[in-house]
Amino acid sequence: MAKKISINGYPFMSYEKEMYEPNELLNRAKDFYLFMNERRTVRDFSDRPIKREVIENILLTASSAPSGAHKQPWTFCVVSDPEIKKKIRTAAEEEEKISYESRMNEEWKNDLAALQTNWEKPFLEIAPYLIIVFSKSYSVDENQNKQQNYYVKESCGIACGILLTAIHHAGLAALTHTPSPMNFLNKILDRPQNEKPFLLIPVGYLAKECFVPCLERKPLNEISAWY
Ligand code: IYR
Repeated sequence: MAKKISINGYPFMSYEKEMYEPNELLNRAKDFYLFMNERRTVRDFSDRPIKREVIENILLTASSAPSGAHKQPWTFCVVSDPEIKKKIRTAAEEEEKISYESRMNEEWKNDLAALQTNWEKPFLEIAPYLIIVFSKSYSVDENQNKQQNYYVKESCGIACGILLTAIHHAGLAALTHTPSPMNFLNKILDRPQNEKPFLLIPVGYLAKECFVPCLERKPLNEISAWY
């Protein structure tokens, strides 16, 4: 049972978590790396339905992320309604067509060649769920007063990382999609002014046949510096 104390009038409780001896620690770290290294960004989804409760638990996991002053400055909008998915696809493709035709420069398009992406986004209608993460630049309390949030991008970035981890752990696949600009999502989903679209994440089972580009991840010496 957690021990409760008060510090300057604020409630605190004792915290313990399971800890491991060095060998087991290493095994766990290695196993989790191997598991996460299997995660791939996917564009070929099945339309097989998924229980709402699966997504609910994934969102609760994402919302366990640390955030500035514990403000949890995010709203996860979950879309399964085919009409709304269609609206999102149409609006996203409209923006993406302009991006591919005129907004992205040659270097950018060359960098994307290995991914073979284009302006067409059928997965926005095929995947059973679209999770649209909105960041809240500020919050609004019950009396309509503005409340500050802090480190909003960092907080939402971490929450999205944990969201993708939870999706992978459940055995599902996801795509981090960023049609740009994304403000059409505020209109379609009728979100308030303090919310900005952060990431659009289709979630589902893999299609029967699913292909991903052959990509390598950087080795440790290229991603780290030790002092
Ligand atoms: N948003 C576009 C283009 C795109 C950009 C990057 I950076 C990617 O890593 C992948 C795609 C699209 O979704 O097609």
